[in-house]
Amino acid sequence: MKAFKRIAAAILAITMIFALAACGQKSEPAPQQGDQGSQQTQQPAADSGKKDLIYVGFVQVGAESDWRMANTKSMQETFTEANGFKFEMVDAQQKTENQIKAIRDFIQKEVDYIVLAPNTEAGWDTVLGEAKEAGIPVIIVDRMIQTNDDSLFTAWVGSNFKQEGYDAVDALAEALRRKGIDPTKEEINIVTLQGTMGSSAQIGRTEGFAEKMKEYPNWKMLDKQSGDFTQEKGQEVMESFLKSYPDIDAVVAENDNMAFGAINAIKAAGKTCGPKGEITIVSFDAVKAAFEAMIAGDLDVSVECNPLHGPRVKEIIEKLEAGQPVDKIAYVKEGVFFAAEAAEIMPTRAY
Ligand code: GZL
Repeated sequence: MKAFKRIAAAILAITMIFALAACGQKSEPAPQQGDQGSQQTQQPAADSGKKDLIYVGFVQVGAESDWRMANTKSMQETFTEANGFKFEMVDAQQKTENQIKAIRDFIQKEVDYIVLAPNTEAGWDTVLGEAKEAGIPVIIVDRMIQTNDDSLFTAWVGSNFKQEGYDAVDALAEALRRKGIDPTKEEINIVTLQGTMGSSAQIGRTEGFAEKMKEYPNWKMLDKQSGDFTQEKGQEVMESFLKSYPDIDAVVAENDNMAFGAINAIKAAGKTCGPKGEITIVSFDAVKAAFEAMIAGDLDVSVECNPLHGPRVKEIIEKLEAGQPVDKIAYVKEGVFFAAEAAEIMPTRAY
């Protein structure tokens, strides 16, 4: 995309020089930086002597979790000037309306690429239509958007959240077996701390777990409520669950930070959790703090959700710059990590 813009600018500049010469007009000196009302003029790379940087506008969800911080770090460490990029990020404070405004701002700034980590799935057609109109490619990372027009984005890279939900059922069954509980026989009463409602991570994990849980007719989902992927809200919801349900056997936390909140609530209620505790906890993300909680004996298992999207997005942009095709959809590879192996594996983890 950047290459196309450069060629168009050069043709325009040559045309204007010939036109001015033909009229014999004296061209105004280019406005200097700091002139009142001066327009920022795009000097051709050769004149400015500055390597042409690829301008990336990143619209991030927020800073709600350890996962999100690792995702932001990966993007910031990848899109550096040394790597040939001008990088601007907007933290939308987990509000979709802030993301839509940020996209419009980036369109005004004429970025070369917009990278969007959508907070929720719905409501993107209009603003992504504006980006398409402006000729700015949109790359979506992490969660997905709902649209019938897949020309509104160039590529998506993220996790298969429904598969993560399936994996969580197998993980819970294995965690119970490791405690000497037969997951196919005993009644297992479960509560779920859901993520941000309407986000792909929440939708996929909730649906995947519910679908595969049918394999265990002796399991019962007592309740589900959103903790919005934060530790504080996760603790609040778990406190209310513990008051409502005296017989909770397992907690499914749709991210590690809500699991940390649940652990605090369980201990404050005088109960125990983890591989040696009465309540089994399965969470998602597998961030470093989850490994620490597993080593501490508070968390049974975490289903990985890889946040390191920076290098993947950089590869997509480099291919686009070279005029090469890119995959429309690309899933990242993810694993499942149990407490017993946490101490051995943690030193190998990148986040
Ligand atoms: C998952 C990501 C989720 C994480 C949470 O890809 O969207 O958002 O699971 C984060 O920790 O808040």
